[in-house]
Amino acid sequence: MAAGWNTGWKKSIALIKNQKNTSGGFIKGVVSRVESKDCYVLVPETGNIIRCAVKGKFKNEYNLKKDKLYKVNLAVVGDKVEFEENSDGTGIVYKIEARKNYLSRKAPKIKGAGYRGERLEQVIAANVDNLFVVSSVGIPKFNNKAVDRIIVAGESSSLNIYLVINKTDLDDDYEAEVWKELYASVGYNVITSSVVTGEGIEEIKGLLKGRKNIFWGHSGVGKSSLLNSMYELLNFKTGQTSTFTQKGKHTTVTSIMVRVEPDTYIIDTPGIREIDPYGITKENLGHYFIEFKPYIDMCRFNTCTHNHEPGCAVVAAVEEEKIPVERYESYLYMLETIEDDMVF
Ligand SMILES: Nc1nc2c(ncn2[C@@H]2O[C@H](COP(=O)(O)OP(=O)(O)OP(=O)(O)O)[C@@H](O)[C@H]2O)c(=O)[nH]1
Ligand SMILES: [Mg+2]
Ligand SMILES: [Zn+2]
Repeated sequence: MAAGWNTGWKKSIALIKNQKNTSGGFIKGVVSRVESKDCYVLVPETGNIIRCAVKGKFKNEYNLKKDKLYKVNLAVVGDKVEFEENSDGTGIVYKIEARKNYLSRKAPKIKGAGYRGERLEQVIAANVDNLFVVSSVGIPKFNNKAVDRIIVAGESSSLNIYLVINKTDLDDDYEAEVWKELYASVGYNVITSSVVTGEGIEEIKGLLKGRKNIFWGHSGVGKSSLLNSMYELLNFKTGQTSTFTQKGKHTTVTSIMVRVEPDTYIIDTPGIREIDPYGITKENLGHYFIEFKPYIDMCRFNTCTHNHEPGCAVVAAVEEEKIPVERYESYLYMLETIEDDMVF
C-alpha cells in the first residue's frame, strides 16, 4: 500500500477552507483510488487525500437497467473532479471533468450470468499519458499474445506505450533480448528490467517524469516491485508467484495513483488474468497492430480482415517477413475471439 495515501485527509480540514475560496466553493482534485462507493481525491496543491462520496446523479447515468451483474466504475483513478467538503473532513464529488482519454477493457465475464454475450466496458484509469505494459520472463513466462492484447487496448486509447520485460535475472534462455528485438522492429520502445539486478530501473524512471503513468500487465510480473524499487516513498504490497501455475496471485487488488514527484504520477494496477479490449471490431482490429498500417490500404477489399481474403497486403507482408509472424498469429487469435460489445 502506498505510504501516505490515507494519512492526509483527517488533518486537512483547516486547509480546505482556504482551497475552497480559491475555486468558487469547490475544491479540485484527482481521483487516486476508488473503494466501493467512495473515491479518494488527491488535492495537488496540498497533497491531501480526501475521502469523497460521489453524488448520486452521476451513478444513475451509468447504471445498467436490470443487469446488476456488471459494475461500471463511475469515477475512476485519474479522473479530475470537483468536490465540496463535509464538516467531518470527508467530501462529496459534484463534478467529474470530461476525460482526455481513458484506458479500458471489457468487464470480465461472470460465470452463470444470463446475458446475451455482449459485454460492458470497464474503465481502468483516465487522463493517462504513458502506458507501461509490464511482462516478465522466467516466472511467469513471457506471453506475447497477452502482451499484444494489452498493447491493442493502449493503442485504441491513443496512449504512449512502453513495453517492459521484467525479471531478466531469471532469463536463462536469453528470451528477453529476442522479444525486445521483435517489438523494437515493430516500432515499440522496449525496456528490459530486473528488480534484482537493477537493470532498466533508472531508464523507466526517466520516462515517468512530468507524466501520468499507468503500469498494467498480468499478475506476478512485478509491477508493484518495479515501482517500489524506483521510489522510496512507495511501499506497495508485493506477492509470490506460484511455481506450479506460473501465475501471480493478484497481490494488488485495487488501482492506486500516487504522486511521486511534483508533476509525476504513477498508477499501480491489479494484475489481470485476461484482457479483451473494448470497442474493437473485426474490421478495425488491424489498425491497432501498428506495423500493419502501411499495408492495410493496399488490401484489395477495404473491409479486409487480413485473414482469408484474396489480395490481402498484410498477409503478403507477413510472407515477405516485413511483419513478424508472431504478431500476425497474435492478431488472428484476437480476431477469432472478438465478441460484440454492449451497446447502450
Ligand atoms: N527474480 C525476480 N523476481 C521479481 C522481479 N520483480 C518482481 N519479482 C517477484 O515477483 C513476485 C510478484 O511481484 P509483484 O510486484 O507483486 O507483481 P505484480 O505484477 O505487482 O502482481 P499483482 O499485484 O498480482 O498484479 C514477487 O515475489 C516479487 O518479488 C524481478 O525482477 N526478478
Ligand atoms: Mg501488484
Ligand atoms: Zn488485408
